[in-house]
Amino acid sequence: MDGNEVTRRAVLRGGAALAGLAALGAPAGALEALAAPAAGYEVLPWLDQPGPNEEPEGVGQQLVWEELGSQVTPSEKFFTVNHYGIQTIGAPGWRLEIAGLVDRPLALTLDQLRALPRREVTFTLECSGNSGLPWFTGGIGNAVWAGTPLAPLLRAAGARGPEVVFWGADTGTVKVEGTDVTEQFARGLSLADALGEDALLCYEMNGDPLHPAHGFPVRLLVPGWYGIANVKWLRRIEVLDTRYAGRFMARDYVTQRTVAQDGKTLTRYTLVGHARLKSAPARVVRGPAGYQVEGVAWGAPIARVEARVDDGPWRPTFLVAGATETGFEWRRWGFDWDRPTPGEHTVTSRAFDTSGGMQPTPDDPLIADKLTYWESNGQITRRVQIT
Ligand SMILES: Nc1nc2c(c(=O)[nH]1)N[C@H]1C(S)=C(S)[C@@H](COP(=O)(O)O)O[C@H]1N2
Ligand SMILES: [Mo]
Repeated sequence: MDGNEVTRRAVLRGGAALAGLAALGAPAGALEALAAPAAGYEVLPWLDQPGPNEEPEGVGQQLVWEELGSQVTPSEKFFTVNHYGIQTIGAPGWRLEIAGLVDRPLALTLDQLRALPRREVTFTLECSGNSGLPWFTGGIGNAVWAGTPLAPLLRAAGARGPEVVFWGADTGTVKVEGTDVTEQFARGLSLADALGEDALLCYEMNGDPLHPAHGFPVRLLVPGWYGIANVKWLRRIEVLDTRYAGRFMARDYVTQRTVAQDGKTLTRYTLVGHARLKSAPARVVRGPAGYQVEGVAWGAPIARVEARVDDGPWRPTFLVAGATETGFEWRRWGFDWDRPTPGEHTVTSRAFDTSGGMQPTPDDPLIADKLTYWESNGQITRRVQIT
């Protein structure tokens, strides 16, 4: 399946959505724009654009929000984050080891993994740094991932420790308290999380073998977690008797917040883990029937999304059908912007999840008291010029 096929499929799903929404009385113009922007439609670029990429070695192919046109992000346009460079690994000599506190250590080839039961999940992967820096606003994409479930392999190996560490093939040297240390990329999951039914040893993205940039031959895929948990270029899975505290568990990807306690201002540190409820306006489209605003919402099962123009009232949006029921992939939403007055306007969105949670406002302490840029899931406002 190539990128075009993915897009065609998404358009077809969008087509199915059209019929359903038309029956609900949703305006047809908006739906056409979401399914397949075509002749007669024009996308208005946002006035606020991200600054130049300050880490071109580490972050590539960020999502251009104005180009969001399909449910699934084509692989060649999917963002990448590589802390220690892209690894090129040949399949023939590669083995995935499952070792450490296990009764039966395993070493599996790619062919052996591919011969095991296959499962697909469509999951929106977001870097937890996304929206946290002026140049980092497109660290997100939605793909159909396939692989074999992790849990049966951990059971087959007889894992008997509380911590499962996923080691990548990449290493890097960084300064820690003034000393250079060389460390291998790794993330830990509790055994309970690693045994969750959704985690995959993933070897396929949008129907193709993983591209080297996305972790060939195999990456960990944990739907519902921020990008950092999804270890690429997997080499070794090691069961430990204690929490792993490497760079990406204890020094980086650690969120720092101030809290008021007993009359003091204290600092708290928490580890970036599960994804968080979030939405963003994607683009404004001018069509024959008027203007529409389109966006996406993700990070939790989405119940509804509201949007507002300038300081106006929050208004409902329609959700586009065609996302899987798992809650792991973004939902597209939109609304008709009937008669915008010429001039500059802002568009803001807020998502609600199926448990009643709302995407935090920028002044929610969860966002406002945060000192680090990770987990910036506050409501996003974009600016647009109507002529
Ligand atoms: N081995 C390894 N895995 C990794 C990383 C890395 O640098 N090395 N980056 C992580 C981060 S921070 C993110 S956001 C995702 C990005 O996945 P992608 O590059 O496939 O989009 O991969 C994660 N897995
Ligand atoms: Mo990330």
